Amino acid sequence: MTAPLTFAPEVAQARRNGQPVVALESTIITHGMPWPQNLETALNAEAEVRSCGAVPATIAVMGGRIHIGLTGDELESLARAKDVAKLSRADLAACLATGATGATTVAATMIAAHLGGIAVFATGGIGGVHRGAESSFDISADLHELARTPLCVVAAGAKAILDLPKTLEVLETLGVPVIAHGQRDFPAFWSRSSDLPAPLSMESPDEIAAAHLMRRRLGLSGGQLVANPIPQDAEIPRAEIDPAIETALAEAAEGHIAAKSVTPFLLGRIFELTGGRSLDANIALVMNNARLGARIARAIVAQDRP
Ligand code: PSU
Ligand code: MN
Repeated sequence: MTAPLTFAPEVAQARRNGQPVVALESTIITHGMPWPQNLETALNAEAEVRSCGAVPATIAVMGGRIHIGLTGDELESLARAKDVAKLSRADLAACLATGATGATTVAATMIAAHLGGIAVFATGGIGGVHRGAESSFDISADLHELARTPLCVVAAGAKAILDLPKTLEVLETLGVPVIAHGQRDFPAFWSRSSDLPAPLSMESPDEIAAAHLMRRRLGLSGGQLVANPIPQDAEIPRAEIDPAIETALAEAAEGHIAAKSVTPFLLGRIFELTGGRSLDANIALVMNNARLGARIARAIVAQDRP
């Protein structure tokens, strides 16, 4: 028995022809952004991937199957739905077995993309080590997934609601290459810089593709994180976003928000506290990552020819 995968026609054709494909996640649609910007962003990210010469594959679980590539109707029903499960590695199989609908996080999207033979995945920001993790133990399963599943994940760093120094420490411990794109510093999601140097820095999709393929040749498990800074004109300076982050974190602590609800709660409150600016920035960085993901996917296909 093989994995229950359903490919959209466009993705199936790309696989047959060896064309570049970029995976996109669905938790950002169901838990990361409000309606209707979530649907617009999902559709625009797909369009951005196509305009850069690759095929998009948005991934979600429906009717007992992992869908790799969604129709417009499927995207819209996910974007409107209120009770969709947020799936990480731990939840994926149970959701499939029960036939429930689920949105895939970075971790679950990596698993699904790899099953579908896709090498590159573009998203907003990965999960990481939460502030206060020394007592809460809240460390996103995204980090462990990067250590075991060989995807090249393009994100604007880890969300700045997290403890970024600890997130970088854990990625180093897990042996995950963290590559800043076009700058030395690790980006901070809504802001271009975290003031922390990234372990690696690369300028071009070709270099990033070569690093990815070399890991495969070495038989190293796990993927690499490409940390792509938000475009200059869309960034929110740290001094402006930090107070909103602090307020949202304090409210989360007061309300005893825990486990899977933490990230969606914080993103929602920061949206309200910034009068929607955090969402505009989030959308801009997703588009930017979709474009870079497509260029990396093309470079991998070009370099992978024997
Ligand atoms: N990036 C965004 N918005 C999001 C997420 C990422 O711009 O909502 C989601 C991703 O699916 C990521 C998840 O995997 O948040 C992390 O959740 P947690 O911290 O509970 O592991
Ligand atoms: Mn968590």
